[in-house]
Amino acid sequence: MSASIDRDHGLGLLRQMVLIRRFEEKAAELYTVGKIRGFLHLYIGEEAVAVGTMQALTPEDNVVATYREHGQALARGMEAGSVMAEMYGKAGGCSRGRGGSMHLFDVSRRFYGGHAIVGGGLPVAVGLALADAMRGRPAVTACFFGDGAVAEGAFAESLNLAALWRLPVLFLCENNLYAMGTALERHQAQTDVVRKAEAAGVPGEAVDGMDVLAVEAAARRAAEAVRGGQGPRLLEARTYRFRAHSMYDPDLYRAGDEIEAWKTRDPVVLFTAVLRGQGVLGETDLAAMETSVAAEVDAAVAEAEAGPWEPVEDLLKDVYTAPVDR
Ligand SMILES: Cc1ncc(C[n+]2csc(CCOP(=O)(O)OP(=O)(O)O)c2C)c(N)n1
Ligand SMILES: [Mg+2]
Repeated sequence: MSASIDRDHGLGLLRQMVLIRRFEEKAAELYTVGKIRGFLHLYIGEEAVAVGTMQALTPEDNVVATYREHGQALARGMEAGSVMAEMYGKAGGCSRGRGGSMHLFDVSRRFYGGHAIVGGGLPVAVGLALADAMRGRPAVTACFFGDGAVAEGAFAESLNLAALWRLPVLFLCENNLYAMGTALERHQAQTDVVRKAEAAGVPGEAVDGMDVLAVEAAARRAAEAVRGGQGPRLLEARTYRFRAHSMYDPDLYRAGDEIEAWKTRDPVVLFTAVLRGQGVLGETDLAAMETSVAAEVDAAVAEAEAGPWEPVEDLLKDVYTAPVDR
């Protein structure tokens, strides 16, 4: 752990992780009362991965994520109100209420989803990076995906082309050990994701995904290599989701003591202790942070509640299917 951390930077990282945590706790509550419907996958426990990685990116870089992407969206600077309104299905949502929790998009922040298909974001990221390379636009495309996605053909194909064409992609595997109820070792003979990447010609590194500073440092190293024209890199962030796969999952496949053991490495608690230990975080800082985060989450909910639904006349807008001749 670094000997001294800049106070503003440290508090900024912690605030982002606390915002994601409180935002999602509220989303879970709103789901149980039917305000948010459809699918909802919580990122609780994995916050250090999105927050740490985003530190290495500039506004010119691209981000592609999965359906478990509230954390990435907030860490990328999307307004909590536009994300919450999207989950409500309201017209003011970032995808005009048409996508919901799994399809958050914000082109102005170069946030290209939100993909419900496992591994679906990987070829999209390679395409974005190819477009940048062809245009001579110097940018990194960061692509988040889960351990389950390494089983998809799209993983091998995307890493292969990115390596072959030396495209500027930072592949970020969020290895939380499970793909729904299936543990990595139950679907992969080779469970070492870094070795898999290296087999495709993409150098990789594993990092403690519960340690935000370790993720930030690894992401900066990897992004620097990618930015310097060295081709793609992969980071495997070892992490854990504290909640079930989605709100529908009874979570019967994980042992209670495994979950409890990982919770002792809660990224928010660990980093709070680091900042306290270094004397840059006092009791009043923490209380003030919680108050301001609570106000931001409350404002997001109020915005989502008050926002209009899309008018019925617009229902077929952006639906491209031609009428069927009968
Ligand atoms: C191609 C495809 N197959 C199956 C599914 C159903 N599915 C949704 S999430 C998921 C698990 C993916 O796990 P992982 O990639 O590890 O991400 P995590 O949910 O752990 O963040 C599966 C199998 C899907 N959405 N897409
Ligand atoms: Mg997983």
